[in-house]
Amino acid sequence: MKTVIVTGFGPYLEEAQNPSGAIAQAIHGTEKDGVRIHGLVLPVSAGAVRALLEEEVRRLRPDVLIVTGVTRGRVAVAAERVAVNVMDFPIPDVDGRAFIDEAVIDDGPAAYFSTLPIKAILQAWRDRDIPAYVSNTAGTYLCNQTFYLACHLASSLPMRAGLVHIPLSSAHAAASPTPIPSLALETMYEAVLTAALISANHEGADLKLQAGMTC
Ligand code: PCA
Repeated sequence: MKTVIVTGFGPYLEEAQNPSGAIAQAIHGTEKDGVRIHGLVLPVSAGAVRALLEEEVRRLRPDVLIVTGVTRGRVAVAAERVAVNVMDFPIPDVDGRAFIDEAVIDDGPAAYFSTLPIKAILQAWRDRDIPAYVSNTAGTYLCNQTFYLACHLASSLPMRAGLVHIPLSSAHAAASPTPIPSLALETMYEAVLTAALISANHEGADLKLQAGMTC
């Protein structure tokens, strides 16, 4: 049995309800295709995420660590390619802290690539009619920070790590007076579950699947 940790985030200034946290809660305890999934909801707190991630990884020794978060305005699910060693927060975190141009890890590499099989995940999403793409920027806020920390941990462990970004849920968007891109929570749950199963079970090199962008 393989072990996958899926994290989501709790609420923060921009999102009073965070679908990534709801999915992490709902997916906790799922067993499928020889994979056991542990869900964990992280606070949107720059000061808290590192210790929480390290503790969970030490406790469970997972094969895969997938961080998930919401991205208002995005139209599809995204497998993020790269985490950068920068915290340049557009809004404060839940502790009221807003870092400007600080490193996630002092003296860490400028960036880490996701070690999830992002193209195999993209193919599996396409096969399930889930609107999705490979994104080349995870921003410079908590999701990027946590993604970077996950990759940093994975760099010295037999563990894959990466970030899946999701849009707002359609229930949330339906309550908005102005139109916002969204997907059904069930679709995003399926996307995260698929990413977890593919990441745990894909063997060998990633697929060669065209998913680049001009900008
Ligand atoms: N999304 C934010 C942080 C928490 C979340 O769910 C981000 O994309 O950085």
